[in-house]
Amino acid sequence: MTNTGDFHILGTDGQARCAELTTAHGTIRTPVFMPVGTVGCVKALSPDDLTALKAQIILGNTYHLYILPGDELVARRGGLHTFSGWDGPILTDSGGFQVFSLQGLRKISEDGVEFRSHRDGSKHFFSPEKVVSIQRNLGSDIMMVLDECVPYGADKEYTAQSLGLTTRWAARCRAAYPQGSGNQLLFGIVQGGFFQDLRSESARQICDLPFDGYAIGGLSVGESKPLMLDIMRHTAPLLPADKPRYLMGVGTPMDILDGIEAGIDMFDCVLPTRNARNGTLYTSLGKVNIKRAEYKEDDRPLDPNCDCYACTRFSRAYLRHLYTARELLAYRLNTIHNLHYFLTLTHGAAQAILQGRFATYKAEVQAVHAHAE
Ligand code: PRF
Ligand code: ZN
Repeated sequence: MTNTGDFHILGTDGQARCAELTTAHGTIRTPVFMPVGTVGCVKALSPDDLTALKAQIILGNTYHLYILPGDELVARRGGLHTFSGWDGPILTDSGGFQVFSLQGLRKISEDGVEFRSHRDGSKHFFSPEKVVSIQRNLGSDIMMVLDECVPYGADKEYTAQSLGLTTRWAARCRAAYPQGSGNQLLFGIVQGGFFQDLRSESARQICDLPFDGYAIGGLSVGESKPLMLDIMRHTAPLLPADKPRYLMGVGTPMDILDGIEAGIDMFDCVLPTRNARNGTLYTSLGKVNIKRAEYKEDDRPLDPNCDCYACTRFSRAYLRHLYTARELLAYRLNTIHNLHYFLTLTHGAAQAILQGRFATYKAEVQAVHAHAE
């Protein structure tokens, strides 16, 4: 008998873990990559495409769904799963990060954050309680707390103040949805910018609260790769070993393997889907820019080692033609391929961990990506 929130470690290899997390819409095998479906739809794909790709869980955004079509409209349609036709697990981000990425008016106070819609400039307010209520209406399997993602370059004093606010908001989110009050999970988020001692303090405060999982936020916001890895490696072991760990909005294939090596279980990033739409494709032989003239009459598959729909059915020449002609099918095929790459990467990592050969697996991928990233 498994219950939502159960987290069962199947095997470890160094700090890397392979585990199963039970949610209301199914059990997820980690390490896992979560395709980004901002408004409840992974751009260019249908839910059936995601199923064919063996995507285990997708990510939606509280901010976007609140703005359009509105969480109450979604609730009246039976929640995001029924509304979107995707019956697998869904994680919703809290909106904190999206609001903080908005230009212009954005006022942070103890109570929450005031912001203007990117669509019509209308004024809105997110409190910790409000983002829980929105995510309750959406019916996601995993909800995220409201946090302040501190901008890169913020000084120590600002960052210290901000992490306290993030903790108080996290506690209010938990209080608005006490553990055991439903079958949705709630994850806390560690902040603390680029100061190791502040990261430790934030981890202490957030991990003191009873969440179903713990995320690392505030990374991949403009810092150098070595600094990102440094803070990630410092923070990951501070999170409870018996709960899922989620690195938010990261990253490249190598970032993901570095994260897995440090003990991270869950990842999301727009890279595979966004790059697909601008013709940058991840392959077992490195990155391919399908726009390039060299592929004009190239009859080979995009990636000879890939068994995705795009690679088994079409040539590089045809994919280049579709892209150049701005055909809509280009977006779908490129997205299918890139997601297949990221999903296969994390699935391969899970297998490698279970077989005690994660270091070798990582080295093999690194040999390809050393030039590409
Ligand atoms: N907080 C939240 N969502 C996020 C981030 C964060 O810090 C990041 C940072 N990379 C991505 N998405 N709530
Ligand atoms: Zn492919």
